Amino acid sequence: MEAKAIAFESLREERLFPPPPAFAEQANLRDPEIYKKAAQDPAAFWAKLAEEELVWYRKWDKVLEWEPPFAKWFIGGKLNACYNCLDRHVQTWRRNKAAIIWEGEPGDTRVLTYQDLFREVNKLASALKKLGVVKGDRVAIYLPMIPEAVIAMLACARIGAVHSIVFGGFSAEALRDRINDAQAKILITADGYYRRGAVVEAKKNADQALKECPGVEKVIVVNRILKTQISMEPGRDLWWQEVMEGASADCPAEEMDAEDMLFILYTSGTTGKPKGVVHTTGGYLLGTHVTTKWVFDLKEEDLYWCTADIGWITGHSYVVYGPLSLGASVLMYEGTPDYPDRDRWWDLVEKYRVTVLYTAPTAIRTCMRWGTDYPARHDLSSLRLLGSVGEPINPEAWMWYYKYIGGERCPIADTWWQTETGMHIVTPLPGITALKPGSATFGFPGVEVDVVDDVGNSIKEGGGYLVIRGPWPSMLRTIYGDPQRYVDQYWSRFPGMYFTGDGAARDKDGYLWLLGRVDDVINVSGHRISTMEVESALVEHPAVAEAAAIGKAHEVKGQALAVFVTLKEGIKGTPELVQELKAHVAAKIGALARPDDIFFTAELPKTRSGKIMRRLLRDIAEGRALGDTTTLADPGVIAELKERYAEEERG
Ligand code: 7RM
Repeated sequence: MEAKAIAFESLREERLFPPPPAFAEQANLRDPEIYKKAAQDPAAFWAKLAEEELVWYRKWDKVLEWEPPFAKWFIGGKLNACYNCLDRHVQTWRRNKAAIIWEGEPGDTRVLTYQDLFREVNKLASALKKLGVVKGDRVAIYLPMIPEAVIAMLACARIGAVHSIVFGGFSAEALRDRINDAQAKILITADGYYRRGAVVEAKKNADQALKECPGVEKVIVVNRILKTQISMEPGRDLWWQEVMEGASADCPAEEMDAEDMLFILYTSGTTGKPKGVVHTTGGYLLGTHVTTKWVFDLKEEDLYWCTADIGWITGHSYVVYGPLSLGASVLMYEGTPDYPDRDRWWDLVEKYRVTVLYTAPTAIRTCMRWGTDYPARHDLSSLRLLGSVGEPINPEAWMWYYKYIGGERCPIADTWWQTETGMHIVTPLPGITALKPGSATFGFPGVEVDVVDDVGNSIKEGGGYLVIRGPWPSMLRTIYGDPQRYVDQYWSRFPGMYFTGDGAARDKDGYLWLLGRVDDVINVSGHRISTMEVESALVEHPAVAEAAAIGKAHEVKGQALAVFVTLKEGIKGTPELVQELKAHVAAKIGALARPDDIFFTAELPKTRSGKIMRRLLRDIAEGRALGDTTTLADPGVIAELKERYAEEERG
């Protein structure tokens, strides 16, 4: 087989942002030799950190057992994730430190100190035990961004129950399938929550789902909405307050095996039913703890805000387990960034003096589109570090974030990782790494990240497939109930390597550039072009807010490029602009990448976590019936797009 690489010609970034000296001097991690040291013996590197950073009831007998592709870390070691997030802090002065500073969308606020959180978690843990939950049982959580979501997670971890969180915005069917696949016997939900000023009635969805969830014995309902009429099924449904009333505030943490399951989190594959990604206790906690400490450089006095919902892996790892195991103060916000106005996030940063902010490129591009006036209304000078996750951040968005949010002071940690990896995998270390806008830089120490060609040979410079050679502590252990799918999906494409499904390129300085999902790579006349590269070129154009590139079947070229573009506010999509944008891409990347079609749209179809669904755009461009749309944030967007596209094609 001929080994083919993915092109990335336009990624010739010359700008370099070394760590600001003042930042580097005080950074948690300052040793540039860390990469070399970790690579010499990765297992020993992780073992040393496990000993220094986590509290164990019993030390492991063996660091790693690797029977590809099945790994076990810290064999024989005993610990509890909740103990590491709470008990160890309440034994110190931190008991009076804010663990969670929460703001609801309507503006209501709550602060839970570590002692408060500890008490509530103990009570819920006692209550769950009373309801018959034992170690190993699965508990489904379908909650909005309220402190009870964190309490529920940690209560499960405390008693050794496995939590399975379903994003609060998912439909009844999605919830039903996930509850049944995990065979959860308890569901924790809420009557509703606030979103863009309106009430979303979560319990109604839950009731709909529960009609077909015979295994669920009890439903615990948080009363979030003040005036609401919801139905409670006698014998099955219990109000959170009632459950908590009289529950013991002393529920000792269960001694868990390092390899005991901590949680299941479902992630949708391109085909078939959602995959229940399984994470275990010791390795996962270690990975999230160490990356939070080094990548976000979290310090005792920081106020850290990760805007992700608890329903995603980013919420699990970087709202809850990483920061709380470090004893940090975490800001949590219930609502949308544009309510009551488009400066709500910046208002929150100013009000609480947020120091570290972690968000997604889709949010940054949306803010870019709204314009700089909104952030300019606020004092954002408390910020000292910014993070990005979820999609490639194109250099244009990177520079905007750097300038208008970070005030040209804050390093940006562009973190590449997945539900499956549990923790950051490709990321800068902000006290050490000189940044290039748009590059996630290097593999995390102790993780062997590589870029390979079609047949698995390492590519020193150029584009190919992102893989991880060998195990890392927080890797998924299997797919719940389907180990064969785990083997096929991740470990079969390149023998002996974990295949991420993403394309990546390595430049002459060894920096890694993420090129998007390989299913999204476009093949024009035998040349492979990454969606990310075309999109990035377009977003550089002053008229463009966001772009999604796809390949559409073409008789001669195999595939032709079609691009869906949203424009900045106030700009009109004229035929002249179409020509201009085509010429712009051709100039930037080459004539091969000149799009055949450019189609303007007010919105792009996105998943609920903000990733562009190119698969649906391909369906539209090729005039097919739309594939699975259940994970779309707003199904209306795609319906309208399909109609308009067909109209335009007709003439
Ligand atoms: C954390 C998360 C995983 C997929 C992954 C990539 C894409 C995530 C970045 C990124 C480029 C990044 N988990 N992705 N982070 N692409 N640069 N910094 O998003 O399981 O929901 O998605 O997201 O394609 O494979 S996830």
